[in-house]
Amino acid sequence: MIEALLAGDVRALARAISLVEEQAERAAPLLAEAYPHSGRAAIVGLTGSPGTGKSTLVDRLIAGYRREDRRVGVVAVDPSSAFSGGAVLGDRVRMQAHATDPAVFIRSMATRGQLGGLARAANDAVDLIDAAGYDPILIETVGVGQDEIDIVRTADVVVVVLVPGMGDDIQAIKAGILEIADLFVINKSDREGADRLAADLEAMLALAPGDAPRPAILRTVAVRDEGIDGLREAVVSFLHSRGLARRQARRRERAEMRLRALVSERVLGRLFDPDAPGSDGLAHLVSEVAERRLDPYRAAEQLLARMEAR
Ligand SMILES: Nc1nc2c(ncn2[C@@H]2O[C@H](COP(=O)(O)OP(=O)(O)OP(=O)(O)O)[C@@H](O)[C@H]2O)c(=O)[nH]1
Ligand SMILES: [Mg+2]
Repeated sequence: MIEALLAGDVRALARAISLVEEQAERAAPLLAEAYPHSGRAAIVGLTGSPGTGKSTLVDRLIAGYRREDRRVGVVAVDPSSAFSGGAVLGDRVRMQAHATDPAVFIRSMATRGQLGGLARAANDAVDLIDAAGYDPILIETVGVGQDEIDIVRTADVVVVVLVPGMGDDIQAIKAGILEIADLFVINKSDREGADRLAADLEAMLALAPGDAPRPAILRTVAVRDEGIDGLREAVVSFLHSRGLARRQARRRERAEMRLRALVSERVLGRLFDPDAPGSDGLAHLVSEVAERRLDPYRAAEQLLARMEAR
């Protein structure tokens, strides 16, 4: 399967992603083979509130990249996304145009049923798609929930999608999402309020401390394919201007995040595995804490000491 995947076989790639999605244990041997072949693709993250037009933008970006004859991968982390079937008919029709294109690989991932493992599965999927030779890889996530933000945060370039009239107030935009933007896109600029939103954003960015270059603010009307080439160019120019050092810093951050997640997933898994030897001891500790005979700090210390002894 790995051989086929590395040769760009779409079905092998789809199967591999299903495996890493289903079980973390299945991911290990697959990633061991694929990882050395990954790291080549530019990773472009798009995030923003529900309904801001991320999928429509992605759809238009794909068309642009195809005109450049690039093979494009997409990971859409969002149950209501156009790519996961819960979308309006128009999106599904557009999506079908790319679905028959073997040079476009689109994968949606459900946010449900992946307790804590969503970021892991999404990162693994990106690596597999990367190893299969797609470049760029676009990641779409809704900008709500820490998992979703973490997934795009360490992309090589982070595009935050806003729309005019979102409560007519920049304060209404979820904290944490404005900070991660490398580029702002004001989509639905055919609507009233785009000027005001741009002005509010400018004002907010002007307050930022330090002399780091400010994120560009672009305007698009995704449904009319307006501003999409500009967005593609802005992505390229960001990747060039920020250079290798920045990209490496992002990738280090991404590596650390993944390591931390895997280690804590495993350590917790071991500590709380009901079938592991000594887990009755855990149940006992839980009762002790619940009944206030032991405080949680000392209980945690005891658990860790027990694990170390093992
Ligand atoms: N007026 C206008 N409508 C747009 C524009 N771009 C997208 N839309 C519409 O906005 C709606 C939501 O678009 P999507 O692309 O599904 O938005 P999304 O951000 O992917 O949505 P979720 O994945 O559900 O968060 C659709 O009905 C689009 O046709 C635009 O530039 N102008
Ligand atoms: Mg979407």
